[in-house]
Amino acid sequence: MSTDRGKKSSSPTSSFVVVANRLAVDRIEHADGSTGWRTSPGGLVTALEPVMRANDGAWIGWHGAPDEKLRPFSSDGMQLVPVHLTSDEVRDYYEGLSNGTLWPLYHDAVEHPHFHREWWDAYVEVNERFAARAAEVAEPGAVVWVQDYQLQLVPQLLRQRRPDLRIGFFLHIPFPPLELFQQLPWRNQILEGLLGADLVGFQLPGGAQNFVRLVRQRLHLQTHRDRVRTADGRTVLARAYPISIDADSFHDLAASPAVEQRAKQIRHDLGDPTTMILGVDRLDYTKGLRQRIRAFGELVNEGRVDPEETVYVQVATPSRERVDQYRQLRDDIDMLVGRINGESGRIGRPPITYLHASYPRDEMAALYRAADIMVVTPLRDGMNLVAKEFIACRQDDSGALVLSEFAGAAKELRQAYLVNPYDINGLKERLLEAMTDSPRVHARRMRFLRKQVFENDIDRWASLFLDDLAGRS
Ligand code: GDG
Repeated sequence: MSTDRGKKSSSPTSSFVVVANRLAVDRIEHADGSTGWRTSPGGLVTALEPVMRANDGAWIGWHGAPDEKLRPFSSDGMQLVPVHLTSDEVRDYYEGLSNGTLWPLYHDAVEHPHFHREWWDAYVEVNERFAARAAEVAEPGAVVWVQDYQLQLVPQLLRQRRPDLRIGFFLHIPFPPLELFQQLPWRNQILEGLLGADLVGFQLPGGAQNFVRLVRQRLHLQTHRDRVRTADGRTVLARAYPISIDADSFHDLAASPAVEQRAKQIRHDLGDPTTMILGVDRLDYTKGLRQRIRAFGELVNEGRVDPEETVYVQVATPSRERVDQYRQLRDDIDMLVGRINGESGRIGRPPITYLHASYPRDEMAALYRAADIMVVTPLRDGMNLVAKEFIACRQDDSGALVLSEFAGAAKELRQAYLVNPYDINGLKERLLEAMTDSPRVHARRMRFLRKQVFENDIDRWASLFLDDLAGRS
């Protein structure tokens, strides 16, 4: 990953503007004590970085430090426009309404969503600030692409200020069914916020259908298939654009001699097991970590998986550590892993290698390359890029992907070993099946999966969305 000391630039304007909660960079400290910026990991940035570069775009977002105002700057070839947030806003808009209300509600309410009026007030205020910044940066007639659940009011607020713009919105997480969405005290405001866009994109057709149905039933607007007629006479399109990855760059990175060597080293350090199982997730309660670890632990305890032959490596990237539910999850996982390793491991050979850390991209590629079986078992997930990254990093048709039916990716990756992660017995059986199937069966499935991922990469995702947006007038 390249680093760059941020260069200050005067207030930029651009004909292509991305608006997202976070800027595409993280602050880093150099050895001499000075600071700079580095392109950040994570689904959204991974997805949009190549599109930004191709379009000389400007990226508007929070830079990650509360109570600090920064001027626009450029880094790594991107124009970056920071939006400031106070500590109270981080608590109420980000940790509160975004991650304590919308995130659990949109993910099937797998954890209890909390509704607080002061969180909502902060959400409105911060959305207004993002919209005002976008209105300054966008050139006349520019394309503005708003990202994700933290900014669902921005399309409408921006349109009020700048009716000349072409506004797209993409939701990276699932859009819930009517029965769940209705719980939200501010349900109509969110629907109206989204309808400020010309095109509202979802990961799956089901999300787009949920949205259109809600708009019809709650706002009494006229709809026809994927079109909504708004009160001010515009037509808004609601469609699915399953997000993907830069498959070629992952493949090439994994093919490099350094990563190949590192992958061998990882297996060696693990004691050269017959089978290496891998999980890579943000430490989030939607990712199904409890169920997955429990399933593996039971297989070991029952003697159906031999820890002398099989190791399970779980990377859990730290995430949202100030939100209570995430702290609780971390403790639960620590305990679960500790118990399994305590009961079934021997010196130098724990059945589970658990890494609560964040790694550079080449280390991720080495892990993907080293693994035989990838387990991706979210209880609900908009898409899940990790599943696609594992496939892209394969150098041949070996290996297997165990994938939750409730990840958006399952709609495309039909030849994965699909599972219902709530069904622990089913999960155990599927894991064993993936481990014991012949190389021929693996190859048949993997060929299909690789074709799917390489044909539907991030460029295709972005151009499908942007072409549809350009076609709107
Ligand atoms: C949201 C939606 C949707 C993770 N740990 C490290 C690291 N990562 C990278 C992975 C992958 C990304 O983060 C995670 O993306 P996911 O798609 O798996 O999940 P979310 O973060 O929940 O993303 C999701 C996505 O948005 C895009 O629309 O697919 O459904 O929930 O790229 O590789 N990268 C590095 N070090 C780590 O330790 N370098």
